[in-house]
Amino acid sequence: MKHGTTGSIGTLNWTRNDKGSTAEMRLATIGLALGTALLATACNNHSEEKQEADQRAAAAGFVPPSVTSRVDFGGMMDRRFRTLDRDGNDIITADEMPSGNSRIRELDRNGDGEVTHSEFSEGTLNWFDRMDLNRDGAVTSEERESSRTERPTTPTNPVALNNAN
Ligand SMILES: [Ca+2]
Ligand SMILES: [Ca+2]
Ligand SMILES: [Ca+2]
Repeated sequence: MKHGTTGSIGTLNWTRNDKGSTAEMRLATIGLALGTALLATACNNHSEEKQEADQRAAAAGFVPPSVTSRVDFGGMMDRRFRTLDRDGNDIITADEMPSGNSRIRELDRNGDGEVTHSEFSEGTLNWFDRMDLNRDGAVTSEERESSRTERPTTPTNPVALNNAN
């Protein structure tokens, strides 16, 4: 220990200085990183949590909840009818029928191979009412999902019956 003290001290000093500056730099870096991390955590905590929740939900096949009102649905179906009725005569004739879409064909109540506007709107609102399990005039994504798997025992609800009469 006593031999070469100067050299040792020199080395120690040099090492200490080096360590000191390295440590300072490291501290500064850590401080900066901590600060950035804290800032990021403060800012992104919620969105990160949401993203994680979304990813877990997506993995479970969950669709974000949505609500469609009967009026909105009617409007959507009306636009669909207008798109299909290319010549605008208020009838979806056989040649205007979308190929491979058997659900539109289901709406042809009198079986003449054509779907009139009233057949279309009444039929599609029937679909809506069948999906609207709690009959509050709105179909949530949950109701839509469960209507795919289970059919209610009564296909029509009082609202649809009133409209038909
Ligand atoms: Ca037409
Ligand atoms: Ca018809
Ligand atoms: Ca409902």
